[in-house]
Amino acid sequence: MLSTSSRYYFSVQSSNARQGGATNYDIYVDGTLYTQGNNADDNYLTLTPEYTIGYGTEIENEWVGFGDVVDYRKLTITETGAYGVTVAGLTASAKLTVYEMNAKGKLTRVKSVTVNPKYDRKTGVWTKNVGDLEGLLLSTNATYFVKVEAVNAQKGGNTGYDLDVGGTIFNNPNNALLNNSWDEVKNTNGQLPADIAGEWVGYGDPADWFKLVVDDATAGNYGFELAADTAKAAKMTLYLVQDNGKLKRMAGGTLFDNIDLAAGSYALAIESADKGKGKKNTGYAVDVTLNRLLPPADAEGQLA
Ligand SMILES: [Ca+2]
Ligand SMILES: [Ca+2]
Ligand SMILES: [Ca+2]
Ligand SMILES: [Ca+2]
Repeated sequence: MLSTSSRYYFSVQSSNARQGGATNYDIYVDGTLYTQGNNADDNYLTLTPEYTIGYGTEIENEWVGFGDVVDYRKLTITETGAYGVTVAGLTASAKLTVYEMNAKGKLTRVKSVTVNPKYDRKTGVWTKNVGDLEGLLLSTNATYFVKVEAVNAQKGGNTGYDLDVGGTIFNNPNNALLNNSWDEVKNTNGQLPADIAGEWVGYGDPADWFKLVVDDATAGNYGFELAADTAKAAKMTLYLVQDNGKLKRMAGGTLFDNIDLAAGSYALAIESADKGKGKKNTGYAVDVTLNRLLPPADAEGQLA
């Protein structure tokens, strides 16, 4: 195997010139040229924009091997999610790695897989020739790179490959709302106790806080039911906002069916069960039922 980065020489020598041996000769050079090599993507620090990939990218007919050992792609994350990166169609050992770039510009490995494909001579089919990295929690706040590397390039381990980026993106339109803590919502106007629909908590959006404001006309006995798409992935807590502004926990779980809410302010928190670490992600709704109105508060109030 000869590389364009080296210089090669050959010599032709008569083996019996001393005895008067002499011969004319011709020389032919042939073999297989590795024309698919591309070294423009070998260094992650100097990638041009055409080497950027993202959710939904499908690259076909790439190649790594002798003379082109590695290919880097910059993986741009526009939506936080649990991503999957797949390399397929391998005919030689290859390693797929996803890296995160740290503040110093160095790469730290998120996850990698080495694939050793097998060729079945009877069927003429390659098996075990796909490498999958699933459930990669990738954030819009970080920079990532994907590397495909020919493991045995120096021994002619050349392979074409396809590369896909998929998975589940977490793109609920409310994920960016500033409602991840009581502090973020306590000075908002608040709302009457009412159904919440089409919401989500999980990686990138660990909690949703709602300020509930009850007046004499809406003071009542209420039921709250948290309906999560994924069981046990979220929990609900209801607090009374005390006169000094501090929260007093009233109920927690997924169902409070008998809660008296006198006139006043309340906080309702829906939180990912692992605080947004990435294993507990779920869409949810909260169904609020007014069981019956309460009589208007007397002069002393009912908040004590
Ligand atoms: Ca390549
Ligand atoms: Ca390359
Ligand atoms: Ca949310
Ligand atoms: Ca939130």
